[in-house]
Amino acid sequence: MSFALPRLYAIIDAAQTGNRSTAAVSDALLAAGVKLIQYRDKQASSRVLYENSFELAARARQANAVLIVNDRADVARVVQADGVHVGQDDLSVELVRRVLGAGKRIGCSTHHPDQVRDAERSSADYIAFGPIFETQSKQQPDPVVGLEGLRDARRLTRKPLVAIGGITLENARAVMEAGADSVAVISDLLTPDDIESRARDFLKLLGGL
Ligand code: TZP
Ligand code: MG
Repeated sequence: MSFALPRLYAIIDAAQTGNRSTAAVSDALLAAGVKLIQYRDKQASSRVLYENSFELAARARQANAVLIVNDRADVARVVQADGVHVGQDDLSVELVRRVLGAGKRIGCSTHHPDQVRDAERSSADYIAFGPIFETQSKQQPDPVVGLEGLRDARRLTRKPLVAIGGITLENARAVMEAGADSVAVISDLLTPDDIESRARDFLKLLGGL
């Protein structure tokens, strides 16, 4: 299954929302016109993860946007999110698909050409690849792959390819030109005081490519 991935893949990482709630951050992103949000929360209890995911799924639905839950197929299923994003140590794409049922989007993180090849052979709807640049947002990140690594990954798959890691308003154009279909961004979206305005800037840039 293939789907039109928006060019901006916004990630709400609960570790970077500061004193704002995940719902408030989601409101700002959706007001700007963001059409896909991933909710990532490595610290939350299952209960809090569920409650936040429920809120975010409802908001995304109302805005005609997509909510992807990071890591957790069970939570995504109960809140009727649009999909799940898995990494190399999570449930496989095929197992997650069994949990979610038909019609849901499943993405897979990759950091090496061999992993891209595996994800290409899976039923993943899209493949994330990175970190493209250095990132502070992930604990023990894999080695930086750079734009050259991204160009190589592009040759290995025709699935939608989401670049991730250290992507900013300044380098997003170069990342897209290296073959990404979409850029996933945490800190450069969530750190500015005015998240809505930053998201608008990203959408404007990406819309013009
Ligand atoms: N996976 C690879 S890099 C990364 C993840 C989750 C973090 C990306 O965050 P940022 O702040 O956009 O570099
Ligand atoms: Mg994961």
